Amino acid sequence: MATQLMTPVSDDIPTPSELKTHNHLIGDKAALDAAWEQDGYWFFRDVLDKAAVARLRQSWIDELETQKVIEPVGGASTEKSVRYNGASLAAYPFRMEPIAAKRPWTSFVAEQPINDFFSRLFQDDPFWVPVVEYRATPPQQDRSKSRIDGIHQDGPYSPGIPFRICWIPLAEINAEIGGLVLAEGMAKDRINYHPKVEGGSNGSIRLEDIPADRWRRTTYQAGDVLLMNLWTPHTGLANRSDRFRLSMDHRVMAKGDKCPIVGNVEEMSQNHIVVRNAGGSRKLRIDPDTYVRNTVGQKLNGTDITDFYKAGSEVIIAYDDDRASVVRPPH
Ligand SMILES: O=C(O)CCC(=O)C(=O)O
Ligand SMILES: [Fe+2]
Repeated sequence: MATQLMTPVSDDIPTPSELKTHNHLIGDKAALDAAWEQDGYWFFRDVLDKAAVARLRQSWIDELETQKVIEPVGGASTEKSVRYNGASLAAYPFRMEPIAAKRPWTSFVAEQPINDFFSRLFQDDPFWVPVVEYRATPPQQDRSKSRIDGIHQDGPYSPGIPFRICWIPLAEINAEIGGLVLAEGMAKDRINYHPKVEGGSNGSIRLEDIPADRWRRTTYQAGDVLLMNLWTPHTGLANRSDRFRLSMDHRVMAKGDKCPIVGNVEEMSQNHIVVRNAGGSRKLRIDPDTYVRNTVGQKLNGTDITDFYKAGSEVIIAYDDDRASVVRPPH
């Protein structure tokens, strides 16, 4: 009998296997597309310029220092992440609004080696959809709680925008630190695994609905990137270490794909939206089937639409001809 040397990473998720790496497929579009359908993700090891990732990570380190939840780093390396000093988290900005306000993703994706990588991958320029989560997850406070944040697919919440989830570890994320765990090979049939619950909103996917042998993760390092199919079930695993888990999740697609319009609301009614960006103004119809959503994915109807979307609001719109199919905020 084999000796179990590793402790399971979770009390709940069956011990995950290693993610595949897809580095060898870069340059072979047909093979990449096949893996995207078959595996439901691309994991590229050590492909992002580490100096660029370190510059991005510095925004997280600065904020953790401002919050006084880490000791000042000085010149020390932060590639293995930073230790939580135990200070109160009562006022901690869990969605990292102070980092979000600075939009550090814009200078990151403009870095030459980062842009080069995604251009080579897509054989096209990347289009960055400004839906970004900045995560600096502290150690889990109540360790009697589950390690599973909530198993979900992003697809059902963003119909009509065929982007790829782009999850970027900013420092080492080992089994104790937790991070993203996904179910391989469950995206190709585009099945919504969320149970239907009364009232129409979706609950988390049940653990028993994912075959136990599908779970995958790895020890992520700065320089790695995970792109994930919208139909791949996944969850974050709680942080059981004494360090912060640092990551950014973003959404990306190739410029030549059907990119959404990103701009600001110029005019809004229950039946139409006028959106303005560098390309000019554009008017689109809204009908009862248009998925006009708020920050937590609820569909808005009637006056809730004009209460939520004001002139100037930043907006992302998927469309067919002159009809908006999805209207959503960046967060
Ligand atoms: O980083 C995490 O904890 C979860 C990320 C996630 O759900 C996503 O990027 O869609
Ligand atoms: Fe997600």
